Amino acid sequence: MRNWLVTAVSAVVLSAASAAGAQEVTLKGITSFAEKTFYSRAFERFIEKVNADGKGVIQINYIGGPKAMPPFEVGNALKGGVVDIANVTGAFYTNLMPEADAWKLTERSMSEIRRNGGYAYMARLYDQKLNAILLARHVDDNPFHVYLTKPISKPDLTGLKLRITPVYRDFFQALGATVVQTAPGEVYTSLERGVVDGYGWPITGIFDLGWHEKTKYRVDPGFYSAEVSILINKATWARLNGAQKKIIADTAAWIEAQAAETAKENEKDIARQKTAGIQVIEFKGADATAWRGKAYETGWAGVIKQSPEHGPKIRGFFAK
Ligand code: 173
Repeated sequence: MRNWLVTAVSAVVLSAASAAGAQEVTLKGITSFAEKTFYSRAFERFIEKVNADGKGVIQINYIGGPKAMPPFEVGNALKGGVVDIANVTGAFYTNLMPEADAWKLTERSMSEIRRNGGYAYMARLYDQKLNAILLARHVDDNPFHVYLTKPISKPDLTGLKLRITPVYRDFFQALGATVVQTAPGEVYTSLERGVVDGYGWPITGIFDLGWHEKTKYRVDPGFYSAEVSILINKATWARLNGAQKKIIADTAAWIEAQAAETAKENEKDIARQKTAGIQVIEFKGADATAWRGKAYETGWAGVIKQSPEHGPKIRGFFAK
């Protein structure tokens, strides 16, 4: 009698628990940039909105940033389903999908790339290589720059040792630099110890981790367009019901539409860098053309070398 009762009660508890589970699903979310810093902020707004709109339907459990997982591991974790949803840039998972680094070379808006077939082309690669779906690019119109501790006078990086990710490798090497790849979390100590003479980074965010203290110069003009996107594991997506998918898809569209807002931050950081005493080394005329020309020429050559099959097609969708 007693055994029967225990069995019956646990059966009821179990079925109640699984019914509740069918109602609300909780996804694990990770960011490859430090929490609450510039490149994580849009993802954090995305999570807040999903959690507000998704009460009783879908929630995201924010695991955090590089303290929880090294940035260059995020692609693997997403592919394997260790995390469900990730905030990450293509340069951090080129080990799995070299073509993802091509987002930096877009000269068209995301809405245009979604219309011209470029998004669909990339979506197939995300499906095959990363087991993932790119939900939203929330950073665009945000150029990269070279930041230095020593001045240069022409578009030549010979003799300089620079911190990179795959974003900058081909460009900086073509101009004679020695390069060392590090996660953003290692930039400050690399500068402090004099291991590097500078680093590649976009126009925004150098104050987040204190790099302005160690930065003397910014080189203008900038080049490329930084990309940071929210990705979801494909199997996770497939498990969601219609209501859950709708909340994720609507919030993704909402955050991608705000990429233009993010670009407004560029001007704020330019002003802040000036106030902080960072001097601008500005190439003009033929030097500026050579600098930017070299960036795009070496950038596309790198993508095409990494992916001779897809690189040229991606260029057709992304470039002007
Ligand atoms: O420099 C980097 O770490 C990098 O590749 C990147 C990409 C997008 C946004 C910010 C940094």
